[in-house]
Amino acid sequence: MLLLHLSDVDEDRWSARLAAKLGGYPIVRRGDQFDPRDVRYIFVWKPLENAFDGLTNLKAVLSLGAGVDALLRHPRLPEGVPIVRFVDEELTQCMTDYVIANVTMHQRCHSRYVADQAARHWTQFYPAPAWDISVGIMGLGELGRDAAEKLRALGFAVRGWSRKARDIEGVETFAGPDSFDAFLAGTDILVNLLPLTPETEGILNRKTFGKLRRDNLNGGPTIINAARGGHQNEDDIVTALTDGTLGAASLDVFQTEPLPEASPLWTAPNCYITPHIAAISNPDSGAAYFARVLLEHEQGKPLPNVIDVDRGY
Ligand code: NDP
Ligand code: OXD
Repeated sequence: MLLLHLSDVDEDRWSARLAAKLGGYPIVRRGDQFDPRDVRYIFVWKPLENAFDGLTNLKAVLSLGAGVDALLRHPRLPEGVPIVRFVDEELTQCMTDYVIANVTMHQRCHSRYVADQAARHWTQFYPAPAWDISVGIMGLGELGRDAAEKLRALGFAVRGWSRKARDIEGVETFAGPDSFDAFLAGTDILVNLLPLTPETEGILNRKTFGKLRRDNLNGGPTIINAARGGHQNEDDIVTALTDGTLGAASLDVFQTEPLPEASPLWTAPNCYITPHIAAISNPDSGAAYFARVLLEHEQGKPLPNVIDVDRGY
């Protein structure tokens, strides 16, 4: 039996799509009558504290999110049960769309022309070509690698940073904390696609911003965060945008979501805010993915995309 436990998303929609893909495999929802001992899989997003209570025969936890940081902080997450996260072509494409849109916006000096337009100034400043701008991507996993390859194809100078050494054609790669400063020193636009773990929490801070290349991108070094709000020190971002340490920031995620009305980020100079929509899990492709995972596992196949709980992603 599959139990759905989805908060803050359209559970009806997911339920209908999953039922269609699962054939006759039984699905239940929180309000239904069922014996928790019959539940073999639970499909979760923002699970409540009692989500896993009584589920003594769980074979896997299926995570609607690609990021599992919040799930791993669940106080009663069952030990030893594998967690399968969402990995999906459409999710990856949408994230790359977001990254490309924001990188090209900053490379083409969008903030500058918006300000000129508001002041009715006609100043023919020519933006540098893509190959003169270095985009540094933190995280070279499912999302970071795709963004790196596609930015490279657009002509940008691309570098990437990961935990283990990664090899991506045409991309200069750096690995581990010892190479972080060298990675930053050649980066004009810093893109964050890391998972949120104890090692990466707060990585977008004043110290990091101060190590970015300063003299290349018109307006100053820029950050793009589409991973998690916990990666960023929001006070540091506001200060850095105000004092010129950063030229611009594109932020899709926040320490508190929805971003509180009182947050100074709303009005910080050259701060571009989107409401955590860079890449959302699509119920059509998602239902197909999770139904396949479940049915194949029932036939004895191994689970794909299982996260490493100790590593945190
Ligand atoms: P992956 O697990 O596939 O990739 C993670 C990458 O980060 C890997 O390259 C990994 O290194 C690297 N990494 C992890 N820890 C460190 C560290 N301490 N130092 C350096 N590199 C590190 O994740 P995805 O690409 O699928 O997703 C990334 C994140 O994007 C998710 O965790 C989620 O938070 C966020 N996300 C945001 C969405 C949005 O709409 N805003 C939508 C979907 C996801 P290595 O290669 O060595 O393992
Ligand atoms: C995710 C997200 O992790 O939407 O999938 O942020």
